[in-house]
Amino acid sequence: MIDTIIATATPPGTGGISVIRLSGPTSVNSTALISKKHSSFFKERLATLCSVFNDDGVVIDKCVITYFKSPNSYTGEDVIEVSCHGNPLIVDSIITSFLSTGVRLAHPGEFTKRAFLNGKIDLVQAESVASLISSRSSKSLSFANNALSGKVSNLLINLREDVISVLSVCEYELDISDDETGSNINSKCLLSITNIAEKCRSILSTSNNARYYFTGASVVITGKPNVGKSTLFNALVGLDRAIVGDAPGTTRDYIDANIIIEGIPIRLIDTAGDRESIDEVEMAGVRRSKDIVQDSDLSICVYDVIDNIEHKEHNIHVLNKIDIKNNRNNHDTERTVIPISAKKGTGIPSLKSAISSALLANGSQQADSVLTTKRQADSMILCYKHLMSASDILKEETPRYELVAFEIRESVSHLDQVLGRTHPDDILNKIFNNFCVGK
Ligand SMILES: Nc1nc2c(ncn2[C@@H]2O[C@H](COP(=O)(O)OP(=O)(O)O)[C@@H](O)[C@H]2O)c(=O)[nH]1
Ligand SMILES: [Mg+2]
Repeated sequence: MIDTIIATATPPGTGGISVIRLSGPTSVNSTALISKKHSSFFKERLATLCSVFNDDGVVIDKCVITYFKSPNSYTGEDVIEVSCHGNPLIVDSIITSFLSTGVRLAHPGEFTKRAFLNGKIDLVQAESVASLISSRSSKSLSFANNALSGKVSNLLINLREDVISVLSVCEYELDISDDETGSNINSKCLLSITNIAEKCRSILSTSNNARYYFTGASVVITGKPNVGKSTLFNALVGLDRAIVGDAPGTTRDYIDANIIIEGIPIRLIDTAGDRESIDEVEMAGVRRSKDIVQDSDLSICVYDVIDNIEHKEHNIHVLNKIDIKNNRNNHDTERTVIPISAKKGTGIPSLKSAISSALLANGSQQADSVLTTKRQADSMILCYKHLMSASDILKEETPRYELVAFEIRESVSHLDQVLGRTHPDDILNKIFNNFCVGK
């Protein structure tokens, strides 16, 4: 028997209103009990104003209550939404009152999990709800919205249909005698599998390119002391966060700030930079800078116009202080060097687009439908691998169709895992535990 769950859907704290949500078979009855109304008082999808009472019969608040009748609700079950005044004390009292009617507190993500289990959404859509809530840029919002609307799922469902039709051809080959097996069918199958595998690969590569929109990226500024790292940091952040000084070694530890560059959430880190010093504290900072560069997604190495460009291992090379001396004497043919003046703001837009293109691998050709989680991408990679194995077997002189069929079936099962058609409990728990309570 499914029980009825309750949670606050709005963030904790004070506000104009807070929304408490219930889902499950006794939602309406419980609401009737705490509002001293008959359950027929609540009409489907009609916002109704009424008082709610605590166990002692004292009015807690006047609320707007809306009833979403199963199956036309978020979870697919009977859902009640109570909008009360946005005070945590009121919210707590209302929830306590509800709990005494036999409902229980919801676990994180339990509403969305129920929506999934009741077939309202598939797993790709369920995960996109979490992505939507946690999105930090308008770009990731739009990806998450596309996934929630079912665009990504449809792409995968079409892919699945293609795989199933190749599978049926292979299984037909298995049924008929060996000598009738034509190489014609063989090459047709191979062509289809190659096409499907290519579609998988393309979904994976666009998703991989877009992954930083969701996960964010860490970008570190490094280089010798006094080249203008902290000035550049401030220019990118748009605030005077880091201390800028004439004497080398001003920044001893690292500092960081969260910014968004062309839609990508970025944790920008300013480091002590790289130099030999007799100062213990400064050397500790230098060592830490090296670790930070190692762990970052992208490193920007800053040079003074008067210096030569030497480090090769960094992703982006920036020549600073071009306001002093514009002619570049240190020609570098191997690398693109971006000329800037951190102090005057010259070249900062070009640097920003260099950062975003470096992170997005190839920023230009982006799809609007991408996989939004690592779990989806991991299963998709396995699907692709099994398709490739199937195509390898088909290329053999006398392909064993039972093996081809096995590999294709495996690829289908990984697609099914992406969509959540097969879902081991531990995977589901892992996904929904990452949600906030009330979603
Ligand atoms: N003329 C000029 N001076 C700069 C520029 N960027 C930084 N500086 C100066 O270089 C010195 C060192 O800057 P800072 O940002 O502290 O360098 P860091 O040690 O690499 O962090 C300061 O005096 C800055 O004002 C620039 O683009 N042009
Ligand atoms: Mg500094």
